Amino acid sequence: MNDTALTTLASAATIDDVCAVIARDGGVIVENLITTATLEGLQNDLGPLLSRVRWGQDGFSGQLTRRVGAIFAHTRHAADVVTQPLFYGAAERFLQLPVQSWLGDQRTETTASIQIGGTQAIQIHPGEGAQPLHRDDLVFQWRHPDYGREARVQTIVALTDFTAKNGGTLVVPGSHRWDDDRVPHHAEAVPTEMRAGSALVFLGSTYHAGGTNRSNGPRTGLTITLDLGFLRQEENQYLAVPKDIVREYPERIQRLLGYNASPPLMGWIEIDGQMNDPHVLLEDWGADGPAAADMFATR
Ligand SMILES: O=C(O)CCC(=O)C(=O)O
Ligand SMILES: [Fe+2]
Repeated sequence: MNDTALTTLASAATIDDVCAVIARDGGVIVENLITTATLEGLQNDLGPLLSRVRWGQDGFSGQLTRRVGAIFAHTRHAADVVTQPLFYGAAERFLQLPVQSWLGDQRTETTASIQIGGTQAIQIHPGEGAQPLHRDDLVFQWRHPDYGREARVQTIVALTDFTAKNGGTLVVPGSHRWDDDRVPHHAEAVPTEMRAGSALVFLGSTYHAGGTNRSNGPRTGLTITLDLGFLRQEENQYLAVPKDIVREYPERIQRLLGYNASPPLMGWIEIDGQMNDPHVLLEDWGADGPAAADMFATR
């Protein structure tokens, strides 16, 4: 095991502080990212579901690990996680890089939106071994360093304390800068040690893994990813979260769940001959239909 610990920042840290550590190490621990009320809400809503699902069935998911997805269908408290400024702010900083392109002789600039990709509560039980080290942006077949940007900023919120002994997420500091040929080794990884309510915030390109649980109790984490809005959502949010539940969330969350277009109107929906922002499907509009969408507006 690598004996350098991950950096832990207090919740009073700034987005600049968080991004500086992530840029250097690939991830950072933020103490008390969520409030006690949110933590208890998540534990109460997700705990019973985790105890009912089947164990994982393979070496990656684990065989003494339980996983529950569709988190936004199961708990409204998930909204408090994605909107935490130190998490969302880091996602804006790493993902929303403007791209220049020609539209005839006009130079245009588009900035991708951000969307929720995968959501999962992960409960690692005693006796479970470590996962292989991996990059979660593999789902997008992301290439390093070829693409020159990040696809994903993600969090794992501790719903129980995370320790070196109970399988606190293993992270390889600095591995977000590695090319695709370099092999990750467990000896290079450090465990995420943090109290319930604190969170690891890290990049999709950072090598990490669920750790071995050598303790006598389960370790529960909640992972939510914020991804580039023009990529496919890893977990199919349109099918995972019933539309009636989506309607109950504020517009910001509806858009993060995918009822949004990434400029220039990636993900459009046609209404009366007009390509439109899919959020209009959740809105009331009059006989004339929704107003035409601005293709390049930053969302
Ligand atoms: O639960 C963890 O600590 C990490 C799990 C993980 O990285 C994964 O399943 O992709
Ligand atoms: Fe992972």
